Formats: sequence, C-alpha cells, structure tokens
Amino acid sequence: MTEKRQKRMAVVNDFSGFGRCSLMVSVPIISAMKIQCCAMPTAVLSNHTGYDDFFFDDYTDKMRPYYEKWQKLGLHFDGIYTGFLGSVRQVAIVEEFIGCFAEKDTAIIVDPVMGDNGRPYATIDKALCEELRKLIPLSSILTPNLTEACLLSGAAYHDTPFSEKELMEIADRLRTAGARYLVITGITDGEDICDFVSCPDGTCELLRQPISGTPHAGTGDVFASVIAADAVNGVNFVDSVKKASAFVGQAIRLSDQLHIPSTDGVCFEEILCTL
Ligand code: PXL
Repeated sequence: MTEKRQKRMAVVNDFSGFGRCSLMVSVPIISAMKIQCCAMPTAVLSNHTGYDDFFFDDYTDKMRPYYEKWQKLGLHFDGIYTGFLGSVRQVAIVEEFIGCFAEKDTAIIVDPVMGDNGRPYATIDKALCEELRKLIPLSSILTPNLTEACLLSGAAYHDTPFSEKELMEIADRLRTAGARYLVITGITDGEDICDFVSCPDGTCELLRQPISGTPHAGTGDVFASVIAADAVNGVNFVDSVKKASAFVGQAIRLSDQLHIPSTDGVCFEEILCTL
C-alpha cells in the first residue's frame, strides 16, 4: 500500500507586495487547498504594474542560482504553475525549470499573464509576447483571458461580443499551437461573463454567469490558482472552472460591498476558508 503524501506545487510568478495578485494570491489559495506551495519569484515589485508607479526588481539573473538549490534538495513537484514573466530570457529559464522539476504526471498550468481589456500590460512587448507562445505546448492547462488568447493566437481583439464561432477559431489555433486543456476567461456578453472551455477530446463549452460587479486586478491570478490546485488534487476540469469562476464572482461581489478600489484586487481573504 502506498503511503498518503501531501501534494506539492511550484509557482513561478512575481511577488508584488501590494495589490493582491501573483504570488500574494497564489500562495494563500493553493495552501488553503491543502497543497504545499513553493514560490519561485520572477520579479519583485512594490505593487503591480496597474498602478501609475512601481518598484520593479527583475529576477531573471537570480532564478537559476535560486532553483539550483532546489535541485540540490532533490525536489520534484506534482504541479508547476507559471504566471507573470518579466523578460524574454525568463521563458527559456521556465522551460529549463519544467525540465528539471516536472515528473511524468506533473500538472503544468500556464497562465500567460500578458494583458487585459484588449491591451498588453506595461512590461509585455512584442518579443516577450512571441516568446511566451513557446510555453503553450508545455502546458497541460492554459488559462488565458480573452485579451491574452487573442495575443497568443494572433486573433484581432474587439470590444463587441465574441461569437462562439470566433472563440472556437481561437481555441483551434491554440490547440494547434499545443494547448490541451484550455479555458479562455473574461468573455463578456451583455449581462453575462463567460468562460470558454476546450478539452483534449475536442469538446468545447461556453460557461456563463451573471456579471457580479466591477472588474478588479488580480482576478485572473485568483482564478488560475484555484484551477492549478484543483488540477493537482485531481478535480475534473470543467467542475474546476465552474468553481474558480464562482469563487472569483463572490470575491468581486464582496470587494464592491467593501468599496475596494479595483486596482487593489479582490478581498479573497474573506472567503478563503470556503475553498
Ligand atoms: O495580475 C496580473 C499581474 C501580475 N503581475 C504583475 C502585474 C499584473 C497585472 O497588472 O502587473 C506584476
């Protein structure tokens, strides 16, 4: 009989001290979902880049020496979840990282943090955008928002609602690029916000829920953290997407009730114990 063992996940993401995003949301969420969470920082910021000003310390040159100590410890992970990458060179480092620490059954969750509302983030230029595409075939789960799905697939973004046919075409392009489980988040359609789910068996589904409030920063990171933890815990993908969207929706509702500025993220702490 094999002994029961706690699962372990590495999160490759930036540390933004203020603003409820990246590691500051992944570590508590993944830990609350009973997985040992191990942080590999890609950059250290005072606050995320959605604020007018921020301190940004790029971690590219420090990542290898950092994870070499993990190799020396003989670590392996049941999940590797990558998020915000701050430079082109970091993509190759992440590829190496996955090569070093993934085993046959390791879930690789790639959240291609690149932009929102049709626009790339301040740190994402064309070269980094191109380079990030290389992570698609390494992923078991890919979690772009609609803007990121367009940037990755080369599809044109528009503010008017996307049809299911257009979403299917974007998903086809991402599948051709190597995506397996895919969820495109934040698709607005009238009063609804939708997630487009695509599975390796070719099935697709558009999941809807009523818009719960004002868009806030970091909700993609909250969503992907729940998805990543569920993947490691063996939860069915579509069930996991429903759970992650409901959690984000509830966090947005509470954040609006507490008048939290949208740049400051969502007060997921209030409902962390429900995960
Ligand atoms: O939540 C996405 C994100 C993550 N990390 C950094 C960011 C952003 C979005 O602005 O700036 C540093």
